[in-house]
Amino acid sequence: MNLAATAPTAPTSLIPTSGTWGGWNETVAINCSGSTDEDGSDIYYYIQSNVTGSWANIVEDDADGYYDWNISTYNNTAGINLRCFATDWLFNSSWYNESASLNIDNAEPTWSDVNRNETTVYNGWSVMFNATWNESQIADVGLAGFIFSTNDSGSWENSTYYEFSGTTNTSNFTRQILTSAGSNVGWYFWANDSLGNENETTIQEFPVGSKSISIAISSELSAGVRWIINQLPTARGNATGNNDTSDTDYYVTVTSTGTNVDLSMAADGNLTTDGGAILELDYEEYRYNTSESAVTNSDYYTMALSNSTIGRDLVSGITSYLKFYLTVPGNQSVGIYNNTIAVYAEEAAL
Ligand SMILES: [Ca+2]
Ligand SMILES: [Ca+2]
Ligand SMILES: [Ca+2]
Repeated sequence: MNLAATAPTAPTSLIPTSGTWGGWNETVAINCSGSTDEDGSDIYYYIQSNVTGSWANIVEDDADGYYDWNISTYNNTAGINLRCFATDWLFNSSWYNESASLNIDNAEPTWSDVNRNETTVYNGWSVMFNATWNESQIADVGLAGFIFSTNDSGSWENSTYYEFSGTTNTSNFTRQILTSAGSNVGWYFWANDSLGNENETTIQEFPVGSKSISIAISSELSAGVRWIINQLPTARGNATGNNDTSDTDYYVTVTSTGTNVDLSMAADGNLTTDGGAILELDYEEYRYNTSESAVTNSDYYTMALSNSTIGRDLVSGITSYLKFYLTVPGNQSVGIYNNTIAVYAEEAAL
């Protein structure tokens, strides 16, 4: 019997025909198959791609047609085609070309517009940080998630992983700042695409500002509160600076940076007159208003030795207006009653 040498038949299958690889998915499992050879020769496969723009071998003389193609070194590419043929080393089959369309995304998301919502940041402030991310190159698979990282606690710590999506999106993170005035806070965002290509912004840094509080006390208030009592009994007699119903001469103005202010005041003791009369502090009352200088819209509060609020959470520039009243029973003396008060300012709770 005289067998004629024959060429392998063309392959009948080449997979995959579609999909996107890249990032942590860097191996394309290729299989060219279906070739036979009538004369019983061993068959070997050649597989090519046009990933570089022209056809080039991925693998040569592959015995089983299976090949794990590592695409980790290629830039983003869309519409990659594959073709293959079989050979018995004497004759080649014709090409098999399924017209595949494979994509490669090895590009990490790019970032821009790294910002925070407060220019000067003070201890305890909540600050929102953000960055813009893009996955807009050819074959990019889109954004997957981000992490915020900061050394605000004293060492670098990562937030949990937050999912986001799309070709353009913003990573946001809000944090209450722990770092003390005068020290710096570092921060950055990290993000990846859905194939695990990852990137991070450059490290950003800002100094934590120093808070300050000052108060200006009106001269009338600094001098102490006085009542000229000419008749007895007197009910809720006006102090000399109350000016009856018009603007009061008793006021405290707050100036602060980085914090709002709680204001309070306390009396130094009972009321006295030059003549030596003493009237218990309970007979003194006050009103206050932090927006209305006539102080007509306020309750009456009993003066005390302990701190009593005259304004909470005041913004810098706000004035607390005060009026003082004294009730003098009929069994007291007439005369000029006075007492001194101390005003306290402190950082308002955040
Ligand atoms: Ca053959
Ligand atoms: Ca193989
Ligand atoms: Ca990408």
